[in-house]
Amino acid sequence: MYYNPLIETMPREELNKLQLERLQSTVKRVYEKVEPYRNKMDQKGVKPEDIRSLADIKYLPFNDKTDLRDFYPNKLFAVPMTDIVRIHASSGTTGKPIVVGYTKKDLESWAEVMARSLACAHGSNEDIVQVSYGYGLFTGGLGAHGGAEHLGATVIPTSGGNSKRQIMMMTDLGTTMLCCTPSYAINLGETIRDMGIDKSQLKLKSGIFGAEPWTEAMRAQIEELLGLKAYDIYGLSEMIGPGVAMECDARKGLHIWEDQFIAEVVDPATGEPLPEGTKGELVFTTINKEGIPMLRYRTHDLTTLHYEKCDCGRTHVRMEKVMGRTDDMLIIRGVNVFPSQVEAALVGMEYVSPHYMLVVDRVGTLDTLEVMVEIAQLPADGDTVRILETLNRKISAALQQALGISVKVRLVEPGTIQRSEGKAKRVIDNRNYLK
Ligand code: DLL
Repeated sequence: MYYNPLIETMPREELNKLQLERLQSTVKRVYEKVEPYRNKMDQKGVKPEDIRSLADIKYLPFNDKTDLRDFYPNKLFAVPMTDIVRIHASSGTTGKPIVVGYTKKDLESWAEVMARSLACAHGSNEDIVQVSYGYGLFTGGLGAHGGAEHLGATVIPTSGGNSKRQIMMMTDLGTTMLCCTPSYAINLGETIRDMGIDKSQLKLKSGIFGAEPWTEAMRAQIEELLGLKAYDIYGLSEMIGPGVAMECDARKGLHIWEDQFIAEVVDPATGEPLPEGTKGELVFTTINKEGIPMLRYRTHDLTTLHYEKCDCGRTHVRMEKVMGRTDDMLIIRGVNVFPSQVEAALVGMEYVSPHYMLVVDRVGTLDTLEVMVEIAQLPADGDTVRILETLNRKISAALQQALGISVKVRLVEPGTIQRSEGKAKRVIDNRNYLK
């Protein structure tokens, strides 16, 4: 079932023609309107006229989260703030989040790619779509919401949390599609089971799960617990949010909506483009975005691209499921976390040494984060117990504020955390899907 058959099944030649036109006009526009892009292009000696074919994209400069940080909050915006109608944000590598802005047209394109994505999971105006991704600065909730409305479906915007109420709405209103993170889907499924509700009472037919890596084993578990068909959806705030790529019934990767995004896979070390079928770092260029166009944005996500025709009839390139990254970003309960954010929050605190370790685990279906922090020498004449209690509270509050998730803090004696003999190891991830 296609939402936009003309685009979704467009022959590659035509698709490439459309991409080139859009790429050229994007490059011209950002060169004129966005100073940091112009400076980078000038430094590389590339002008908009140099982009004559799609392959010429390799001459454009890369961009990364650090650019969004350096030009915080809105210096990469290509339109005046009066044309921006929505802001979203996600974690940066240190104290400040990265901020993205949408024009009316951007929201329209986002809703369209999300509607196409829902249609890949057999969504239509007859569906009741429960959106249990978080609403707010995170793009999951409002992204799925916009797509479901575009589709003409009935949206239940429950957001995340309060599982029992979610399940009551799901049963009473007859939810047919569920949108949430895969770990929350398992959580909901287990709660349904524990509440003694028979899954045959539910009307769920499909689920659209993403925002974090998940395995085939998790897919089987979700399908069993909820009695639905589970689809993988991929996206990132810097591109638009969820709906950059979506799995179809063929289950042979996720179709990247190529009328909106040009995908490349590059060698993470050298930045050289890699041939089709080779695993590397996914790089995207937006070709239809007004608010914050992105040139050759390095996602740090590892995948492989496949161009051969898909059984579903869609012509858009497929990316393999993302299971790893080139950097140390963790996704904990759907929230992106960088160890460097922890460091930035701890720096300069009294009695705290620069040694820390993040221990991530999954208890039941819930990700947990414990941060071990090594204390410095305490004053010999002080009230040690009181100092430590105060310190623990202070660090917990600072980390919660910096990361946006609750964190258990464990203070450890000086010298406990293993010293690095090369690249510092800051993370122990015990969640089994990464093993
Ligand atoms: O997670 C957008 C999203 C919301 C996607 C809802 C899907 C569903 P960010 O918070 O900016 O945006 O995080 C983006 O999350 O670079 C990946 O590392 C990871 N990620 C997103 N989807 C998947 C997925 C949203 N299906 C970062 N599989 C990305 C694996 C994913 N990782």
